[in-house]
Amino acid sequence: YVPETGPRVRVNQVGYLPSGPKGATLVTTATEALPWQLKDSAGTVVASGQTTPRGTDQASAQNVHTVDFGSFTTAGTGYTLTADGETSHPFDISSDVFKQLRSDSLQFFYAQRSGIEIDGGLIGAEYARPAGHLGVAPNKGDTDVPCQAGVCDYRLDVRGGWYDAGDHGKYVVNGGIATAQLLSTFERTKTAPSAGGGAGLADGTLRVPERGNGVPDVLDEARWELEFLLRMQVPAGEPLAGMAHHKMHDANWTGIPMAPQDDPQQRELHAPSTAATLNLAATAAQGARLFAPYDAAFADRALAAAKTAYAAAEANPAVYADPQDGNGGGTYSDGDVTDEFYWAAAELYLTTGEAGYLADVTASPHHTSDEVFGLTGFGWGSTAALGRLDLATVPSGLPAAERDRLRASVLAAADAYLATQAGQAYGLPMPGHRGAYFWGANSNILNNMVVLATAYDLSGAAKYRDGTIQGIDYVLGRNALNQSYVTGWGEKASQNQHSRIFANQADAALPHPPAGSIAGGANASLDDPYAKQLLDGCAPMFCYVDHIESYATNEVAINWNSALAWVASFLADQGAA
Ligand code: 9MR
Repeated sequence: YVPETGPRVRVNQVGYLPSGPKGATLVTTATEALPWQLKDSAGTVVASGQTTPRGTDQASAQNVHTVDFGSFTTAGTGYTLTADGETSHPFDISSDVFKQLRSDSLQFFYAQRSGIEIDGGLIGAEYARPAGHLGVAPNKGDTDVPCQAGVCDYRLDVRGGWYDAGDHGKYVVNGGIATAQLLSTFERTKTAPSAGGGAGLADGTLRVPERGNGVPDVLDEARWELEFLLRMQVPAGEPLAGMAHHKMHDANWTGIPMAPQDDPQQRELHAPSTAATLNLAATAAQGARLFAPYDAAFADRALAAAKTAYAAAEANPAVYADPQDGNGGGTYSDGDVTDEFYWAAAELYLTTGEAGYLADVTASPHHTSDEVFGLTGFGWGSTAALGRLDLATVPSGLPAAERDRLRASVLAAADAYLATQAGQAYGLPMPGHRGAYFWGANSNILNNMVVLATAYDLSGAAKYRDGTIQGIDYVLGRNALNQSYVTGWGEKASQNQHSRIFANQADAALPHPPAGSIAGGANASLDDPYAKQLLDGCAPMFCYVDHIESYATNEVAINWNSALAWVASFLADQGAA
């Protein structure tokens, strides 16, 4: 199988900021430097230079050169880059280039909402649908959901939240990081000098039904999930009271397509887990401090739930989700929850200032470990970075020396990501070995950019801003496949992601995923049968196919879009700066 990869000059197919770095990658057999030309939309050469030969790129196994045209800063549309007889896809140079990526990437969450009618007037008529999973036939749930046999003898109303991904499951573990990243997208605007005070995220800037209610829309969106997470808490008086159920989903997998309102499967609560409980504690604590100015009663309710959850996790510190419990939904199992403890303690400390939580923060191995920022990035199963980043950025009573040490750790991690990036001819902050290309790794790449961007927010050092801006090139088409992984963004963009809702490839009457939906990305482990039969033997960066059946390379997921949203919001701010 040889994929069609288009012109051998690989660029960010969307565009570049006038004030940012501009890089491209040329695939060629040449080993000596070659001339390149940048042309405007009229075909006039506006800049030129020589490529830099880079030898064999580890992740793609291609012989490549890089092109640096960063000194060209004139805004315009329809530029192309020519080298070695090949001309790139067209791209823009514009300070507005990432503005709508912020709102598109956040709109994905509204499209994934459960338990509410989706308003086509807000996000496009093709996305309109009735509310799903409110107990209206043929749905069974989510307003009165029993436990799996033997797990509990009560029922819970766990309506709402977001569907996790291409399935209709709702998982507290993965809901946690996604909610935290939306909350942090907003919280960053309170401390980051380049965030313009949050004007880009003000009430009325997103296409959500709550727009105009006086609350920034990104907080409205995060609350939709937070309310669901709160409902997943075990009620007082029951065994394991205060813990959170790990997940709820269909008893059996459904096929594709399947509209939420048509799902006939029984919905079931699965056993509580310590990891889920700490996800609830962390996000409810963070939500409490951010909602306090807008809705004090909700903030109080969230904080009380967070405290109860944390205490329950301390009393039940090693209740792990069953790694075999994967029928009808994913497992999100995690055998190490020390990082979730650190994250939850950090959020509770930042919200309350209480000494007990600070003691737990400082006693955690994650408070000093460099591994919090591993080279392949953080994610749903490794959440210590979420705590560390917030301790470094959110104002608190931490002693200055301690806060400075944490800030220095963010900068040191960012320096390591810059060093990785410098070694990648496609410019991404991810190592090139096979092990760095795993299920959902596009989000880990983006999460490394979150660390780079936070280093810029903390230090003002341009190298971190440049690293973040350059990193998005990979996501938007500067890669071995010449493929943008974000629907609607770029000449050749993913559009057939694995989704039961946006299943156009399975049924032409259905829409593609909405613009701003990111695919999981290249996965050298080929963890689904479709990818396995098609791509066996692929070099890591080629292990991707834009086909609806390839859930291990091409699904949508809330934790992947939350990483994109955080980064897109940062990038939109850099255009305004
Ligand atoms: O994102 C998850 C990835 O890290 C795991 O390797 C994979 C297999 O356990 O599961 C992914 O999460 C999926 C979840 O289990 C079910 N909904 C879809 C998620 C994205 O593929």
